[in-house]
Amino acid sequence: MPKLLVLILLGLGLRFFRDHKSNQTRFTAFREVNPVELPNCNLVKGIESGSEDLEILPNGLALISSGLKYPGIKSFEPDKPGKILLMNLNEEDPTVSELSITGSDFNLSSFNPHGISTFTDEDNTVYLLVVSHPEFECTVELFKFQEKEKSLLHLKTIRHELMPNLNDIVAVGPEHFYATNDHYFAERYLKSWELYLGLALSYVVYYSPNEVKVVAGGFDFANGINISPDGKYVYVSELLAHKIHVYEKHATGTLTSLKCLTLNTLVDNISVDPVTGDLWIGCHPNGMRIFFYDEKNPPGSEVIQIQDILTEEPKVTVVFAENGTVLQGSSVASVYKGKLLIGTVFQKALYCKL
Ligand SMILES: *[C@@H]1O[C@H](CO)[C@@H](O)[C@H](O)[C@H]1NC(C)=O
Ligand SMILES: *[C@@H]1O[C@H](CO)[C@@H](O)[C@H](O)[C@H]1NC(C)=O
Ligand SMILES: *[C@@H]1O[C@H](CO)[C@@H](O)[C@H](O)[C@H]1NC(C)=O
Ligand SMILES: CC(=O)N[C@H]1CO[C@H](CO)[C@@H](O)[C@@H]1O
Repeated sequence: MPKLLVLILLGLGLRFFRDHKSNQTRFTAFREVNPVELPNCNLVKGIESGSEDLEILPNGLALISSGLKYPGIKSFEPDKPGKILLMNLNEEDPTVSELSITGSDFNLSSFNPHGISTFTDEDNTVYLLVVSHPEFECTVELFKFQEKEKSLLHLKTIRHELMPNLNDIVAVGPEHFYATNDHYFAERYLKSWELYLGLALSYVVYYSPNEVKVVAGGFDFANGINISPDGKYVYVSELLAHKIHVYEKHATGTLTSLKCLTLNTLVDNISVDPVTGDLWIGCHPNGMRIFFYDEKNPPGSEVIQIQDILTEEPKVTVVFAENGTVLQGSSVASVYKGKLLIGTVFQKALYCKL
């Protein structure tokens, strides 16, 4: 313990010597939200403890991960396992239902779902890949989505030493994916000091049954990851550097950096419009409030759309921004037929007409 204490004090000391401004800038600590309203929004009934990540299938069914327990971040249901919710966006006033999970060796009570991604094969079988943190470890759980039964059949648990703290995932096959290691998912105090020191220890890994490798690194908290509709480009959000990185993807799984965009907000999950290729990003306008929750001064929400990201002049639009009175800690946003579904790390979900 004394050693840990020394390390903590060292961290504290270094923290105070660090440039004040850059630290505050990383967390956009004190930024107030300039509201950008959408005229027609409703909170989704049945979501009260998070909708951290979501994916909308081409047929309008949305799969939503709920109930994340992340070290240091608020949970309204700390004693309940997480779950995957289903919402049919074709309905006039859609509600959510919980997908049942079947499979003999899957421990439901320690399910702690984080980033999710789907992959649909030629037979139209939909696989759901879920980053989970059972007992604060890290696994990727592979499920088959059974639409009629409203259930998920557990097929496999994937673990790897290069995947110790996964955050988000994007599937390029049932057992092939890219994922971000944010580095901070661990109940170790030291790591929170590493977080404030900005040691940029976070990286992106490519997983396939034959080969697992680091394909990009040096991030100040790699968070969301996604892929362009044509499968040629991979997008990674770097939360504390406020950057969206664009990579060219190669057949071997490696990535080449093409460009990056800097925004004035903490960029979380990225969703890609399958029709237009636009990026929709759930953002944290005042990041400190996410890490130190205070119900009187809650974190706000912000959704950014990036059009034409591959061109010389991408168009960046704040589509929605709110100070947390309605929606706290938006982590993801995705579009379907003129509607926008916004998820949050630990609170509600909002469904808006665009
Ligand atoms: C650095 O950031 C952390 C988290 O935002 C904050 O608690 C701390 O006071 C900041 N330190 C300095 C020296 O600004
Ligand atoms: C399942 O998870 C619970 C909660 O984390 C744990 O207490 C229990 O031991 C686990 N059961 C098995 C069979 O691993
Ligand atoms: C948040 O915004 C609402 C609506 O714009 C406003 O009524 C409220 O006072 C704001 N709250 C804070 C803490 O700024
Ligand atoms: C899929 C994904 O990026 N999930 C992230 C969404 O945002 C939350 C909040 O920060 C992250 O913790 C998730 O990892």
